[in-house]
Amino acid sequence: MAFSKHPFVRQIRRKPLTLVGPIALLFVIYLFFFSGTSKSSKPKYSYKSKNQSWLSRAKKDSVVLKNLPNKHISHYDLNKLTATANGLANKEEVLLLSPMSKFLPEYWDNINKLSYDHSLISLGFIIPRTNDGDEVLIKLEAAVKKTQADKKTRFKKVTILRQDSDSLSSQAEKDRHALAVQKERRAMMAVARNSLVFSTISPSTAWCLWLDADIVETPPTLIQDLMRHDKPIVSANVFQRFHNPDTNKPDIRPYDFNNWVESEEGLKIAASLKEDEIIVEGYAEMATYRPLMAYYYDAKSDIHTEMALDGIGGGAVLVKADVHRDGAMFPSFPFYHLIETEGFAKMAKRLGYTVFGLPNYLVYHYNE
Ligand SMILES: Nc1nc2c(ncn2[C@@H]2O[C@H](COP(=O)(O)OP(=O)(O)O)[C@@H](O)[C@H]2O)c(=O)[nH]1
Ligand SMILES: [Mg+2]
Repeated sequence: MAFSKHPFVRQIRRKPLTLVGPIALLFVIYLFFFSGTSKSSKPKYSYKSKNQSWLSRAKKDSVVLKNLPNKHISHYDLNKLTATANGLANKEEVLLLSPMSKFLPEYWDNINKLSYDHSLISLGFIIPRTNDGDEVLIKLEAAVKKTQADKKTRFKKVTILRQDSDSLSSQAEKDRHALAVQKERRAMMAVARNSLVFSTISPSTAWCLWLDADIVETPPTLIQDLMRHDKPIVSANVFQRFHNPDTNKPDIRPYDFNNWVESEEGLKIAASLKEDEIIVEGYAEMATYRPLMAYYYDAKSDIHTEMALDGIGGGAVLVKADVHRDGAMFPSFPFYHLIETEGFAKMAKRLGYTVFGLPNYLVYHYNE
């Protein structure tokens, strides 16, 4: 059959107006879906949508988002961010945090030897704004440059903060350990720790490792070893190497007395204190009779023995990042008569987290 003889074509020839209806309908449909995009000139930045089919065009991005550059918004699903016993296999990111008033090459060598994947570790430092701090900054920057230049040791990211808050002018051990200066000193340390964690934590941080800058020796597996316990907060036992004059041999002794279990006596003292007074552990002037983790070290027992704690120090502590995200910080003010790291443990417990220590897992503090 010839084309011109098709009944539809013949119908159009006889009554051309029959076409107007369907064409008008198509035009109205076109206007309804496409008018917005076809009329306006192309925006400078467009928010790319994956599906460009005509049906999906009807579901436009909200007007607020329309003119943003690509990747302007980063989405992180915190539900998918895990902190597990097997963090390394699960590629969990660690933020290693050190307040630093002195740069010790031994500390630096030790963190370079950590066997956790360095590309999953970010480093954060906070340095006092004193003359000593200037010196620290020079040494730290030189060390960072060297480490980051080498693929084998390079960390994911390094952030160095200069403190905007005060710190003690004298950092000699006898001065900083005098009971009279504890409230002021620990309050300043608390502010520095808070600045450090709240400025460096990222949406992909799974764990925070608090490691003081004078911890000069840890097992290279420190991070994996602490993670293995899968606790919200877990603290290592901080000891110190020294030359024992009695035996004339190298020896070790407890150093950090801030890892403790609350006692009846400690609670009684707290109840007798004025609102803004604090208890600092490890001073004979304030005998709390709290069991101190430092004295629970047993060389013959399993290094992974756990003990529940109420107070902790900051020497070497692994914290699930969610504990900080939920709001646990280092109070610079008396919180249940506790401040800084001891107050942090209390605050975490008030938020419903458990706090543990490993009495047989030793790390070593510098001996001045
Ligand atoms: N940013 C900052 N870090 C400090 C300050 N004082 C001490 N630090 C660091 O904080 C950590 C704990 O302080 P430290 O004096 O060693 O406490 P101690 O070991 O209990 O005597 C160490 O890493 C110090 O280098 C300070 O004023 N500002
Ligand atoms: Mg120290």
